[in-house]
Amino acid sequence: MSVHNLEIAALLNQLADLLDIEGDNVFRVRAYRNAARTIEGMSRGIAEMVAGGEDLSALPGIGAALSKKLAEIVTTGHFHALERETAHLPPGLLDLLQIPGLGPKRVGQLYRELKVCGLPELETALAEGTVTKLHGFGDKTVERIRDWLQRRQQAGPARLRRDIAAALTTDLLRALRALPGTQSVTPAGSFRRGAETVGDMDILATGDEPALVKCFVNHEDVAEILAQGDTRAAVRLRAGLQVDLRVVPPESYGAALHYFTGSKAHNIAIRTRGVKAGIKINEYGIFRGDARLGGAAEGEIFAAVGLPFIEPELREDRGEIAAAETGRLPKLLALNDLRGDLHAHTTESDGTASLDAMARAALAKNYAYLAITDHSRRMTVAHGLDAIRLRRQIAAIRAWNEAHAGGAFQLLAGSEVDILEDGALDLPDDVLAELDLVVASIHDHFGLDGERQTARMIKAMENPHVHIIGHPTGRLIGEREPQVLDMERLLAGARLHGVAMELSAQPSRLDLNDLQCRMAKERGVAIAISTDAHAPGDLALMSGGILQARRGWLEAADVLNTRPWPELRARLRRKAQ
Ligand code: DGT
Ligand code: CA
Ligand code: CA
Ligand code: ZN
Repeated sequence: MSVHNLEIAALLNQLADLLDIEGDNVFRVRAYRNAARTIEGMSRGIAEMVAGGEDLSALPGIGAALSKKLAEIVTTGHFHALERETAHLPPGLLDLLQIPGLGPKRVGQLYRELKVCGLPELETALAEGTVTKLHGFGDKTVERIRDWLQRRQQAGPARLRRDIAAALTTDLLRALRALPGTQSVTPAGSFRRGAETVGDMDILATGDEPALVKCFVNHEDVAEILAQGDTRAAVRLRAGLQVDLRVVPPESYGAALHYFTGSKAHNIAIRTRGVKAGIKINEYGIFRGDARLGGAAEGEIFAAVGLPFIEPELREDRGEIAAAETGRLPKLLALNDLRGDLHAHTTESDGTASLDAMARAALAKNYAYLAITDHSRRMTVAHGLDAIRLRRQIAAIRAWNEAHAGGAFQLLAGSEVDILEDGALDLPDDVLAELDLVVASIHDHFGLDGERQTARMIKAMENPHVHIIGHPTGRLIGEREPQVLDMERLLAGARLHGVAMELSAQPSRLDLNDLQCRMAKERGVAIAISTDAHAPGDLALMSGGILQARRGWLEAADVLNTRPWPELRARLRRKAQ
């Protein structure tokens, strides 16, 4: 039994949520949430550390009591503190928390006053009209809840965040790769296309067929075998994710990889093109009549239909075949094109590491710059900085640069300043003018109508000191819908005012999304790909942002933080004039 860090973090968050609903001590609730965050961001497995007898209480935010609980989870599979809560609080309450506008307080109210203990009971209560009678539940709130429930019904089966799917399948992939005789094991499907969420995982392998299938279905993370044949199987993991395995002979590997990478629409377009050229393309290979023309390597598929190689991230039938045909495929951005990160937090606001630790982490990535952008004063829960504290931090950043002068690395003094409800900024212009870089973000009033929300953001862009709009739509994948925005007008505003849009590489955000990135590129608006790091390890989240950017057809020239420092500096200064 090996419990993944993400599973542990999910348990801790569940406990925090239930305690919060009960109205438990806020510090206790926060402690569980912080610990969950620490564990989520760790590269090493808690299970492995416990097995090795390591001291977990040395980890940030994890004390002696909590480290005992973690040991309990990984060794026994039980978590008594949570079980005690779920014994008297129905777990369906956690589903209610997903609804925008329903925080723990209101969920607790629904439970205590109306005996609502899950989504079905909520629907009943809404139908009976009892919800509006609760204190603090106005017509608007009730309408939003109804909307959400309706949209949820139409949304179809749940999809899992890509990073979570990756973490949940790491051990399985490792086990398959370690089998004697295995030649290749490759995740295909939407995962290989770099999609932000996956419906299921598709794994393609070449090697010893019976051994691969057997290892797959017997793996310790598998909860249920859904199908099993000689060369294929499908399973459901304990965490709920479905995984499909296909074992193919080496001569079919390229054709199968192309087929199972998809997308389906792209496959059909390629196959149709083949038919016109008198060849048949399927998952087994490339054929003319009975003659086999190829199929061992993926590139052969494209060559057979007279096209250059098309990167997996582009294979959505969104014009990539026409672009390939006319030699206009983008030269997609790669991780090593980036020269720095333009959004990071420290312990001054809600980060977990000092300025120096963040700087060193960026240096270790060979970056040319890292912008420190702690929250502004309005974000009180995140200890946001007012002008006085920000000026002190600016001085600390200048001092750090002086102490490390002569190197090829700069810390940039920045701020993630809140955009207030009317589009004004949360810090005065004179202090913003002292900064190298300003990211302006919305952290409240997500529910404004599209007209007002768009105008609010454009007003922020008009401020001469604002360089980047942070996580522009505010969505949280699977948790919070994007704000209603007129993207066309927003991008026109960004273009006019020389403001870049952020692509937040936070796996829960990936905001802007792929289509919006492409739209920005086409409208001449630069993208800043930023990790919004809250810890040194978060700088590694950049790779997820790169995938989304590639899905948005972005090239190095479309991205702000591919610029060398002198060029970036000139650009940042120009905006303020
Ligand atoms: P997902 O799992 O919903 O995130 O999306 P995919 O793209 O991974 O879809 P999935 O797992 O159903 O199938 C994997 C790939 O197999 C898909 O991208 C393309 C290929 N495929 C599946 N069904 C068909 C089909 O009916 N026709 C063709 N041409 N390809 C298919
Ligand atoms: Ca799939
Ligand atoms: Ca599949
Ligand atoms: Zn941030």
